[in-house]
Amino acid sequence: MMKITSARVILCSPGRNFVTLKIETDEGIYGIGDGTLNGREMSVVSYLSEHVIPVLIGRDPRRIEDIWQYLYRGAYWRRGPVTMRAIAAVDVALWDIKAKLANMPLFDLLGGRSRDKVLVYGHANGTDIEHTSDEVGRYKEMGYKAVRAQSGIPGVKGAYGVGRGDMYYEPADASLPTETVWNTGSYLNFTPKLFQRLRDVHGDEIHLLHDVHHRLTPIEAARLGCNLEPYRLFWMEDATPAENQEAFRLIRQHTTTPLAVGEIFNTIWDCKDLISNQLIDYIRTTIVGAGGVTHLRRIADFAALWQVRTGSHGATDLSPVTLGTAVHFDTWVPNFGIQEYMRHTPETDDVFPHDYTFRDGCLHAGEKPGHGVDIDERLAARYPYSPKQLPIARLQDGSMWNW
Ligand code: EZ4
Ligand code: CO
Repeated sequence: MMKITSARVILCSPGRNFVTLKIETDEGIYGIGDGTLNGREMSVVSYLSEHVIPVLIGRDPRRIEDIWQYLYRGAYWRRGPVTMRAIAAVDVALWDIKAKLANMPLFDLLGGRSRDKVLVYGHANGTDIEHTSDEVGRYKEMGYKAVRAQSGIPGVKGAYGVGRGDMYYEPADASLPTETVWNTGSYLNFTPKLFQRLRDVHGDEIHLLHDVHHRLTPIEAARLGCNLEPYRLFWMEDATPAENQEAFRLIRQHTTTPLAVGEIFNTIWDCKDLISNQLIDYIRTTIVGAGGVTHLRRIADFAALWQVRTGSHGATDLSPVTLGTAVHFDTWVPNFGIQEYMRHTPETDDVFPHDYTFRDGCLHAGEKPGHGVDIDERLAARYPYSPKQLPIARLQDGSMWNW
């Protein structure tokens, strides 16, 4: 029997915070997993250190399914972002170990290539329509075939998704939450004009995406979907909060703009009704968010029954370990749609050496055994944890709203 001899959480902040799990075995092979929960990192650190690592020691790392079930059923308290990230960190480290044991890149172990490369979308963010249009142009020059566009909006203080003039937008920007002010009316008037301009300037071929980031009510989302139809979005994301999934039925009845949801979902139970009622087109649940490769594979297979495709979350708070694993997953998964790709900073890339590469608007999986991402612990130690939280949003009268 092979044994797990040690497991450690490595917390570091090379530009932003990451929670990384390293599992070592008696055969000298180790695996790396990601458990980062943006703005709430220490909850996963403590969940792993106090409750998970002690039960891993001595277990056979090849029994991925049993360990997954042990952590899921065994906790008694199921689901939730903290639990499912802790499980994901373990699961991804174990798949890394198993693929290294098999001497295969992870996509081969999952069933082999379904495609040569993984279509990604980048983030074009500008302060106004012209700036955003220029940014879309810059992404086209970098080779991107799909671009998400977010813009500053007159009358909205701190619109979602607008960077601060660099290539590395990161919303968790302060130790106490930044306060932004939301204005639905301004946003609904503005957004169709943005996409009209983007189609006029950039033509029909480029895929355009947009993230509403949970800001609208169902009927407002329906109206935006209708008004965006002439510009043929690849998708409209998180149009309204998805706790009440019936809300999407209303949106769906009104618009053919494709809908994407799920970056904050944790399990197949969050996805099930949206998928089986054909209320969405892309499921955004990701490896770190939903219990790792073992569980995301179940979600993807379930989604395939209704022709729902994957569109995994890939913001910078998903570490290179998650991105690398996602590229393997995406290379295999039959019903792949698109992968979000926000570049990490050079500091992050140095701390997490990896073998995935970007070219021609796509990410390409490496051929190294495992998921192809490591952590340089000596370098990581030079970037200590730095508490940061996500912003909050209020309406103009001061009421709390959805950030
Ligand atoms: O705001 O990951 O589609 N991407 C997103 C992200 C989220 C962040 C929150 O940590 O909505 O940018
Ligand atoms: Co989003």
